[in-house]
Amino acid sequence: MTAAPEHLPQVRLIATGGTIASRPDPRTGAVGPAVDPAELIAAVPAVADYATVTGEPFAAVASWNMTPAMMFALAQRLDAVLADPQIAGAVVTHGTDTVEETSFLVDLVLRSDKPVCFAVAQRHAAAPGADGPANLTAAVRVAAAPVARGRGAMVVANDEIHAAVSVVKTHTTNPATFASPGHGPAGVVTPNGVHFAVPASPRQPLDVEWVEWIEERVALVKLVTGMDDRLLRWLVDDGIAGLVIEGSGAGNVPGTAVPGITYALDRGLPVVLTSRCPAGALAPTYGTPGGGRTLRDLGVIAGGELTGPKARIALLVLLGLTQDHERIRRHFEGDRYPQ
Ligand code: DAS
Repeated sequence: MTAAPEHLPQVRLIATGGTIASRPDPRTGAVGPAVDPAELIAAVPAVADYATVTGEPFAAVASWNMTPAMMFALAQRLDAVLADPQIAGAVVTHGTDTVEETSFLVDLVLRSDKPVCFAVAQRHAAAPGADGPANLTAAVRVAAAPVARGRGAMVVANDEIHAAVSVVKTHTTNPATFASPGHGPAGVVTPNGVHFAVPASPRQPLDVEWVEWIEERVALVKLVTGMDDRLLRWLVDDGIAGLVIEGSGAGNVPGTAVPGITYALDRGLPVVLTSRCPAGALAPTYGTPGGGRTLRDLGVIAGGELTGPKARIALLVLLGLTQDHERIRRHFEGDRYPQ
């Protein structure tokens, strides 16, 4: 390996698969991950103006096949890589479908304060207007930028920088798919530089403990009108360790499902409530069967502004640290997330 030019920051690219690393199979036309890290880097010669990039494979999967265990192993690998004083930051190439979960898990457990930028694409390498090269170039620029330090994990796409805690995929196919509802992007990448809207706020490591393992048996259930509690009871009987429910509005669920929630709480499971609304925090306002105030009085934990998938990620990480429901409640209902 040749020595890196001293004046340029060093960035490590860790490849996991996704459309950014995909191309169609010449025989079937089906698209799948096939591009290795060296090819990804070779496709963006412009990054050489900003950083010296080295690559390593982590996985080659479509992101719907990522698992929490893989996300956790990725976070541990990132901490090992970022411990090298020569490395300024990391880029993770990843599928768009679930990058909001992986980036959030990494953000929760990462000990390093160096930036981790997830680079994605909606259009594969052989598609007209492939967005991977531009997104990868922007992600490297952010990962190499001193101003990105202390901001944890981010998704960089379409010249926008989104914080892992708030980013969601909003469109199935449009390259302008990522948004942070209720907040907007944390920053932008322009031809002149990397700009953040506000200064970095101190990162909040998870109670200053290193998470050793994560609990994967956490279910997410969307509760819609007319639904009863059979699915919830079945999950509890099947041995889940925690439950996240997605209700409506400011955090309400059909009253017909409430006996299943009580069933879970009575058996010692933490139950975290989220909303199907794309923006806004929960507000436990209503009595009535299934109203938010009723749920709070039962012992349900409010998930703040987190979406259902993100609250599930937080709960499975927390259950690797503690069984103490009050501690779990403090995580979700404290000042970490807008309430
Ligand atoms: N939806 C594809 C992507 O945009 C595939 C995936 O998520 O892995 O990357």
